[in-house]
Amino acid sequence: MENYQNFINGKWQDCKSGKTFENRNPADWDEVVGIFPKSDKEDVEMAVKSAREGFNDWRLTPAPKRGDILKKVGDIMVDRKEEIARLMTREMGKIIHETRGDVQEGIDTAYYAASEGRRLLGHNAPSELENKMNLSFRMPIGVAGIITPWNFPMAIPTWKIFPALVCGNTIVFKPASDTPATATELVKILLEAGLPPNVINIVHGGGGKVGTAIVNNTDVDVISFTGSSEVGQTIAEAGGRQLKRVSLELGGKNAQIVMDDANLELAIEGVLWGAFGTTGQRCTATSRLILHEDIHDKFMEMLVAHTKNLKIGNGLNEDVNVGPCVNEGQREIVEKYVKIGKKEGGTLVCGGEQMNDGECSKGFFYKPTIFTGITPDMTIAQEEIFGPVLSVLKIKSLEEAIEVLNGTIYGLSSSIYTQDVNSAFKAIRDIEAGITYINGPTIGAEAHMPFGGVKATGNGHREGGWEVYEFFSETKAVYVDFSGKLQRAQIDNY
Ligand code: UN1
Repeated sequence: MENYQNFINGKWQDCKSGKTFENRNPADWDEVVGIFPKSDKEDVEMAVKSAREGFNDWRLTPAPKRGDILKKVGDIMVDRKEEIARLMTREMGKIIHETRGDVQEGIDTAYYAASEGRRLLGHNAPSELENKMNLSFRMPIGVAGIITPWNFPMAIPTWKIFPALVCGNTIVFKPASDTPATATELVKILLEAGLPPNVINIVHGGGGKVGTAIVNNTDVDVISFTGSSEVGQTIAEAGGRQLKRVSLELGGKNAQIVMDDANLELAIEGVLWGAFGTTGQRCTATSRLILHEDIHDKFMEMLVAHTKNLKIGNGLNEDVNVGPCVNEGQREIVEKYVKIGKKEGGTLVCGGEQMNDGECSKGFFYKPTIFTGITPDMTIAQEEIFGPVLSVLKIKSLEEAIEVLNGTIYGLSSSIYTQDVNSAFKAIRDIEAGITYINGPTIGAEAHMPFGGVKATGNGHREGGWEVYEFFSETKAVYVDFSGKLQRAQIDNY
C-alpha cells in the first residue's frame, strides 16, 4: 500500500489540511490500494496558480515540440501497459482485458495527439481587398480544469489532457476519487516524458470540494468534465456565469435494436459485450435492448442462456467476464433500480441479486440482470443505471424501434443489427445520438473519432478525434495588409 500525494507547483506534496482518504479494491474490500490526500479549495488555488505560471512558457513552446512529448508519453505507456492495467483492475474492478484496452486507448490518444502537434491547422481565406491576406490561427486558451470519472481511469483523462496540452494549455487535473492511483501514474508518465512541471498539476479529493473549487476559480479558463448529468448542469451554470468554456460528457441510456433480419448470433455477442462489459458501467453501455417481435422469444432464450454463463469474479483472473460494481454506493443504485423494475411490472428473467459466493464474498458483485416486458414509460427504460441491468422492449417495425430508441432525454450511443441496407441508412439518419453502430454494440469508440452525444448527454462538444482540438483552442483571425495604405473593408472596394 502506498501513500500518494498531489502534484502542485512542480512538487509532490500532501494537501494543506493533511486529511486523507482510502482507495479500496471493489473486488476485495480488505485490500487498500492507496491512501490519498483529501484536498480542499486552497490546494486547488495553489494548483491553478502553478498552472497559470506554467502557461507563460508552455504557450510559446512550438506545438510540434509539445507533440514530441506526447509521443514519448505514448511510448512509456506501451512499456507500462500491463502494470497500469493491473493497478486499474485493482482500484476499480474492471476485468484485465478491458483495463488493457483502457490503457491502449490512452496510447492511441497519445500518438494521435503527437501527430496533431504538427497539424493544428488554421485556415487561410482570400481578402476582398488587394495586397492583403487573411489567415486564422489556433491559439492556446490558458488553464484547463480537467474533471474525470472512474469508469475509464486512463482513457478519459488522456482524451482531455493530451489535446489540451498539444493546444498549449496547462492543466489542473482532478481525477475521480475511486481511481486516483491510475491518474497518478498518468501524471508520473507525463513528467517522465519531459513535460515541464508547472504544466501539469493533480489535486486529489471529492467533487464537492476540489471539483467545485476548480469550476468556480476565475483563473481557470476552460473546463472539461465527464460524469453525471446532474453535476454537469451545475458546472454549466457556474461556467455560464463566468462565461467560461465548458465541455460536458454526461449520461446515456443507450439502446441496441435487433431487427427480424439480423444475424442473431452476432447480435447476441454484441449485447452481451455492450450490456455487461465493464459491468454496465460505461456511458456507452447498452442499457436497453429493442427487439423485433418476430425474433423476440428466440433471441431472449439464447441471450438468457449466454448471460447465465458469464463468469463473475475478480477481474485479475483472465477468464472472468464481469467484475464488481465500483463501490457499495453504485451497487445500491443497481439494487434500487432492480426493485423499481419489479415494482413497475418488468419480468426479471435473470440476475436481480448480489453475487456473494466464493471469491465474490468480499466485493461489490451483482449478477448480470435482464428484464423483459419493459415499456418505454417505465423508469428502467428511461433513467441511466450504470450497472449490469438490461431492459428489453418489444417493437413491431423499424419506425417504432427508432421512436423508442429516441424516446429518452439522452443521446450518446446507439446500435442497430440488421442485414437490410435501407434500414441501416434510415437508422443512421433518424437515430438521435452522437454515435451509431451498424452491426456492432453500443460500446467501442475509437480514439481518433469524435465522441459525445446529443440532448441531455452533453452541451454540443465532442472529445476524441479532431474536434476536441477545436474545443481546446481559441481561433484568432489575422489580416495582413501589405498595400501600404489604409484600405477600408466593405467601403473602398464597393
Ligand atoms: C465511457 O463510457 O465513458 O466507446 C467511455 C467506448 C469506450 C469509451 C467509453 N471506448 O465504449
